[in-house]
Amino acid sequence: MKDDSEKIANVSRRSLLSGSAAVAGLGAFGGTALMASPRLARAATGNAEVAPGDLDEYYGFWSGGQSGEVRIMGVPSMRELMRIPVFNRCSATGWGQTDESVKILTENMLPKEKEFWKDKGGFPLNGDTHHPHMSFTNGTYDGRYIWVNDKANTRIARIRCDIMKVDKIISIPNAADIHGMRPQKYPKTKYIFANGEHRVPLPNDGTVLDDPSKYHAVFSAVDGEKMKVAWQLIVDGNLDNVEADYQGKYAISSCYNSEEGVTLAEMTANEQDWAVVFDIEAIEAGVAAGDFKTYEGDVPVLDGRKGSKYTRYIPISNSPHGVNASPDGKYMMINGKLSPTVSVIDMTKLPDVFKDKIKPRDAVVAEPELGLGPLHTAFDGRGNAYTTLFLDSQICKWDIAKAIQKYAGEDVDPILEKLDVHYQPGHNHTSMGETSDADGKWLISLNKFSKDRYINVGPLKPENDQLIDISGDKMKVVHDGPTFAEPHDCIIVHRSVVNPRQVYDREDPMFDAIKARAKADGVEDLEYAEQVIRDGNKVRVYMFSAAPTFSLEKFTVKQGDEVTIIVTNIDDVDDLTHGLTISNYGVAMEIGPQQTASVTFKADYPGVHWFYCQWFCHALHMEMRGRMLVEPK
Ligand code: CUK
Ligand code: CUA
Repeated sequence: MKDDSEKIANVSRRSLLSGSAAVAGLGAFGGTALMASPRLARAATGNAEVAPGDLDEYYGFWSGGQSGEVRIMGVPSMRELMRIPVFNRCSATGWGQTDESVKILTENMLPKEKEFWKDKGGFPLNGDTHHPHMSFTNGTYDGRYIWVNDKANTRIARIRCDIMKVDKIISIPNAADIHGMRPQKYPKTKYIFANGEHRVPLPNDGTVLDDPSKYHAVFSAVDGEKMKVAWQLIVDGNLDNVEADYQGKYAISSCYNSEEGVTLAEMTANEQDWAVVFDIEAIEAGVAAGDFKTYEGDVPVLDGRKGSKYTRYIPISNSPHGVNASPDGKYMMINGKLSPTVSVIDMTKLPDVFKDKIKPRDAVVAEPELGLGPLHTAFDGRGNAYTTLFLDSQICKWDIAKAIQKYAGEDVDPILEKLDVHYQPGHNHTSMGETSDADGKWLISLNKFSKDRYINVGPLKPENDQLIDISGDKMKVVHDGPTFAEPHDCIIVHRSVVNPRQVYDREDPMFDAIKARAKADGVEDLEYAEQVIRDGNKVRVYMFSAAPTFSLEKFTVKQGDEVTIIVTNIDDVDDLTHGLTISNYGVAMEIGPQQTASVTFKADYPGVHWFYCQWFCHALHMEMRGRMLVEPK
């Protein structure tokens, strides 16, 4: 690692020289090039440049907001490395169309959803991902899974980090619109905490409509291993963001709507909202003791409203938003949003709050005034916090210890520096910053507006993700990275934690269902398959692919047949992905090296239909094709 950083440093010194020369040369061509020159020079001065062929030190996992996906970035290069389709339909990989992905997308839908979607394609094709977070062991990432929420359709998905594909999606009953979502950090991620942001009737079946006094917000704990909701709590107010502590005892959610209003004026009426603290052990005891009701899905729903032994409500000024635990485990930051402050909760005081020895508000040990619109806070592991100021378009770096001293009456200024970012930052995130291994090297500012930072691409502009070097005393913006709609949040994970496979494992349980199907069809070995099995009006076509051929040059089906094509890619070289596209049938899927993938469709068009491999795999890739002959009725 050390070698890498030295290499990176050397490379940037070199490119600084060549970069300046190039800029000087370009200058002769006029104003545009001249305007670009400061940016070129700035990009080359940090140690952010990763030269062609060099590898990044960190993986970044970015949510894709309303695109419904998760993206893998290289940090510090800010190169987009991969997209993981999650809740979206992906034309390249067939996610949302292959039999395997459709099973994942539908198997844990609620009965009412199945009913609603049954004549609309079976499941939603959109999602709104905000918060991707990795599994933890002992306060730091363990590289197993990433979970991400879908605010649009009240779901949570899990990505397997060994293959970087989703393996489970669940719908959350009772709650509406999962927003904040965090895994437990200690001792090992058991629960994924998930905030149902919007208040709805319980049950939301139409018996209560325009009577907001009967609406509820619901907090959920999902068993991250089983991907099942373990328990839920009704709370007062609503639920925005959530964070888990470093002790495995508490979760804390922010509430911006203590008023329980439904109009903007109602929601922002109170000077004070709150953060609600959940006592995990007490809740588990309550579940064991049967202190709950059930509604949808037989999930125990406990009452966590004011006065409950399971929760405490800490008053926080005006519509707080982000909730962030400091890497030493001592503090929880509640970001003020409409209040210019961040409220610092001392986690060691929470037991006394629950014992009613002190008032909830007495757990607040600092409340520095940072600037306008504080949304989220990140950490460097050296005692400093970095808070995004949405309205000021700045990152405010501040000293946590000094903020506590100031709150205690000492005459100190906790604010160390304010850095302009471009523009309107939402989340920010530091390298390993939400773990006990926060290393203080990089900070990402996820800016909601890019405005003039790029050439104009029309009315819809990209977001602007800025990379900031925080290793020194001063923060330094070293890179602008445009992104498509709309990364809300990201994590930056040291590459030593993440070890994906190069090719699929033939023994992977994801192939179990298809292997069983094949066996029942008398196809003993998927890797040598070239059979067409007719089963009434269902036809299963088994083939394998090896660059640059499919094992079947043609197959024949009848108009109206339900056809399933099962392809095994027997190439076992890294990066040798094949695909199967059937022309004019809207069918396309990815088949990675050593993967089996399948797709089912109705053969409604008679005639000759070519199928072909759509991933450029070989010099004879264009020839990698065959014919589906569909006999008319
Ligand atoms: S939220 Cu978007 S900027 Cu959904 Cu984490 Cu704060
Ligand atoms: Cu196989 Cu292109």
